[in-house]
Amino acid sequence: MSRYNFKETEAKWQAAWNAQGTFRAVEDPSRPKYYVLEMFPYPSGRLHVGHARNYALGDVVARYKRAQGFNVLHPMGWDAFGLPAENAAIANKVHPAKWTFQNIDVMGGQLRLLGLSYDWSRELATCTPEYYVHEQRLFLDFLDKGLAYRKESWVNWDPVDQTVLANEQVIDGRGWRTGAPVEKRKLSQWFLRITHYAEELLDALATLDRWPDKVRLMQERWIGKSSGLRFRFDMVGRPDTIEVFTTRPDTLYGASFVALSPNHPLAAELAEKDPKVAAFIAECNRLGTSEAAIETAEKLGHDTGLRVAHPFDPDRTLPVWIANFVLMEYGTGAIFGCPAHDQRDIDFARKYDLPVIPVVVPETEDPATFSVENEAYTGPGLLRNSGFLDGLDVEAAKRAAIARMEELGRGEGTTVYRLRDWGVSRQRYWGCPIPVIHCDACGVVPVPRDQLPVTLPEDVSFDRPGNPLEHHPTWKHVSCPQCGGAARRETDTFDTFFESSWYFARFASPQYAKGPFTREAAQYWLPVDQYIGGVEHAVLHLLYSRFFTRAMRDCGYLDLAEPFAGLMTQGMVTHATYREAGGDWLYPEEVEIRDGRPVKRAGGGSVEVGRLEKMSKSKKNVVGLEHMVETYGADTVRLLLLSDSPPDRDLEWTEAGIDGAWRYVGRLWRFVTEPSLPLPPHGAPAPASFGEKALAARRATHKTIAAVTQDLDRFHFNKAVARIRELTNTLAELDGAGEGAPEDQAWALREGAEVLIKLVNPLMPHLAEELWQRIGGTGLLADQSWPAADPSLVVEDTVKVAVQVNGKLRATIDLPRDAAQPEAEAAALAEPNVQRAMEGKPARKVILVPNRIVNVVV
Ligand code: ANZ
Ligand code: ZN
Repeated sequence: MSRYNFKETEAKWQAAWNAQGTFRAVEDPSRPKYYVLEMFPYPSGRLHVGHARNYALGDVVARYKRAQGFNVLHPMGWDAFGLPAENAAIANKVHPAKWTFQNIDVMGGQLRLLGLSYDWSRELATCTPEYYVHEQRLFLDFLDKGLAYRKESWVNWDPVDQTVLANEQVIDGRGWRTGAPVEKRKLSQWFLRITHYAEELLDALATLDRWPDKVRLMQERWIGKSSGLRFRFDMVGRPDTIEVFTTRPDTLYGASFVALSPNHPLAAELAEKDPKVAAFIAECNRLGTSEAAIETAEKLGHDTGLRVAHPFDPDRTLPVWIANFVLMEYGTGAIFGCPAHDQRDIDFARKYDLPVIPVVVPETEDPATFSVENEAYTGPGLLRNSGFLDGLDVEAAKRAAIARMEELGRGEGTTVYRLRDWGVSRQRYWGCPIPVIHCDACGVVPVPRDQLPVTLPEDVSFDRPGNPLEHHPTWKHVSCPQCGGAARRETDTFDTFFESSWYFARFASPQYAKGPFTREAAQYWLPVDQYIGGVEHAVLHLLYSRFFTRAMRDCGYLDLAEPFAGLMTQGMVTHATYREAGGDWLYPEEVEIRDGRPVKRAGGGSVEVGRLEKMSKSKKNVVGLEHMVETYGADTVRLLLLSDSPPDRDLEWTEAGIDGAWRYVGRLWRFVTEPSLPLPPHGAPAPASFGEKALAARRATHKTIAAVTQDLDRFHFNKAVARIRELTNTLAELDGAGEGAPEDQAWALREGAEVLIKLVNPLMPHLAEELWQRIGGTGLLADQSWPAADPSLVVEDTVKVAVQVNGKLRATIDLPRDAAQPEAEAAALAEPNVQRAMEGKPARKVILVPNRIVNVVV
């Protein structure tokens, strides 16, 4: 019995595909294109099998579409700027560039081991000047178009590391690395005007019908469109006003206070004179001002003593509070509170003893007795206690209140978005330099285009906290491009989401030097037909890319709004976790089963088996990729990653799973290389007719083609695997029954074997390529077309037919498809139930509706 030598075979076919440039993509307008892309990785170290899943999924799509005749673009690259490289530089004294390129080498080698059908000639790394020069140009374009601008904004400042922290890097008010209490600082930062496209980004979600609904919903919420009223309260005893935004102008008569955000300019003004206000604001800032922090924090308020006049009822005034739950970044940073109809407001009112005035009463309640205690009423109803709004329903009252406010000239109906402009400045070294120069005389001056790229200096040191670009002795000192005087380079770099917002377009012409990509290549290849990646990118990366595509469109680079026509978000790969009795995590290979109990391989100590969890280094429940590929081969690893669970669900990696995949590889190998019937040569003409056994085999083969094709179209890869395995079993049985080896059976077997090889190809390309060669296929399997199912062999050969007696259902029978009247009639009348119902009487008439009903009339 021959053994499949995966080591030699996998290396052999990878070399052959390379040598022939099989997966090189070349524009060819005469052919339909298909662009499949997996989210490119951050080169952070070593991949484990869990990481490999999304590349395996993408490769199935790429190879399948290729076989279907598409001109496929399937590129790979590296999202290579980012903080981990700088942390490594600080911890291990290795330059971020060196660390990054070492990781790219390692991970690139790992991906190559898997035999993924990438066009490696398009490989790119975003940390190279050849890449980032284009984003510096794009940034200048955005600046010209008003899509990039500079403004002061609050940041989280880590006083020890002397760096700005993202909200996610602030944990309980402290820096995630240093543990130092985070300070708020105001810095001048660059922003991209994503809000310019808020409406378009929202509306176009409806066109993304090949995106998961959950991702569209998350983007919709993130954009967060609200319609309402913006209006101004007059202050009592002061000439200025407080502007608020509300989505419930109908509830204005129920207002009992106005609240300012702690970061509101009026709050800051009051704090200057009143230390109690200053202390309150400081407390709010300590608790965090992000939306997530506020949602969970207790509601806190401070009464400023100021009052405003009610706009519809000049006799009433309302107190002005500062409240921690009002965000400065939304609406106007100030609200009016109507406790009866808003839960946050009622919590606040009960805590600080403010009036609760119901103004919307459900139609089932008596307005005289209706009251609100601790739960706000937010449902429909009619307006009460509300002057000119009395008797209106909520929607009519909203319209009437807005109209009145507009008449009074104190406000206007408006739409606001939760979406904020994207702050792209980072005080970091390992990112793309922002190409501007600061001159005391001229202000902010863009670096002239012919002086791009602004490259990062290589000689930097990380032994001081703060931004190495800032401390570099010479790099930032330049002369002003406008006046020639002494000036400073911008030392901030771009947020690394900048790079990933357009890399998919760069892949269209990755070597092009004069611009980010050529128009022709972009027009041909874009949009990405199938994008594959983690759902954790549902908002930021996927929304930024949609924005960038529009911004590039409006700067004249392409005619496209949506970068990703189809999106698949893959589930995680999980593995059991193991813990030593003492409490330390153990790697799976440190554990073995002895007498049915898990124990530590070294020493035999007892081991606790924990929950299934996403593979991660921190819990040590990872399985190394090279180790698996060395032990079982890339194809076996790929097969397991595609089996058992649909792509969007979690997949459990188990030893039993890898063993099962490995056994199937062996079975398929033996079935094709050692058939018990001598197979006719490739291309042998079909026999004139097929006996029952051969026909059954052919039917199974063609039905599997049809079903697997449908499965792959729907990304039901796990179902496709199951069907392919089933066909292998069916054909292997025929194989065993080979007495006499009738030539029709041998021919059917040969056909089945060829089909299996082609169906398996996207999943296990090395094995498939080898088998193709062994059975005398010509050329590379990678260049063969997808098999077509013969429709006559796919239709069911029997159908279920209902039998009625005098219009009543009495039985169902299996009939050959398209059975004629005499056959159908005989079968129907032979049914015992039918005979019983006929009570011995003769059939007067038998009516046949072909393939559906036999109706017997007695
Ligand atoms: C008065 C009112 C009465 C409100 C009522 C609601 C119910 P969405 O739907 O999310 O857009 N709001 C406005 N600006 C705010 C800010 N910067 N921080 C916190 N809350 C703010 O929410 C709009 C509602 O959230 C607005 O309508 C306002 O409270 C509050 F019975 O105004 B409402
Ligand atoms: Zn100047």
